[in-house]
Amino acid sequence: MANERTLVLIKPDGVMKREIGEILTRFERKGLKIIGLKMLKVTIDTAERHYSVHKGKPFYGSLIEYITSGPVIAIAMEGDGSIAIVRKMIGSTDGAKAEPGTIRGDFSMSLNYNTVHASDSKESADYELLIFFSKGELLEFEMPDQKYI
Ligand code: FUP
Repeated sequence: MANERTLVLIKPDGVMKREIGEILTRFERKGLKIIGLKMLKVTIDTAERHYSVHKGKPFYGSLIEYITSGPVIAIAMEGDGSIAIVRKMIGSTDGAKAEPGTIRGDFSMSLNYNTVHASDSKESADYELLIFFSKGELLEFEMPDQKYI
């Protein structure tokens, strides 16, 4: 499977529920390599770039309002097949319907406040990573235990 990079955002509800550590731990334990990490308040301009595919949809306004409402954690991760693996780990979009054991299934009851975002394709990962990180902020390094992953 191809080595891929993907973007995860811990959304404002995940930060307010104090689940930053738990969510990072799940990805680390799985074997994903964190190659970039930052906390930020998303600006309206950044939110509009990130959610440009949803422009014009009925929920677009509330999506922009929500993602800009409080601090967010941006996580860049790397691993073989990481895009699909991370999507599986976060669960389906609506927290009320997401499977228990997934991040949304365990931490959210909501479609809007659904705790995390993750890139859903190689194209969206390439696009979204560069919204939140400059090229130089995505680190290249070997993990000592990579042979066990
Ligand atoms: P996902 O890829 O699972 O985050 O889902 P989408 O790209 O379809 O939606 C992006 C975000 O829009 C979701 F995280 C929540 C929000 N959304 C709504 O608020 N209402 C909808 O009907 C669909 C999505």
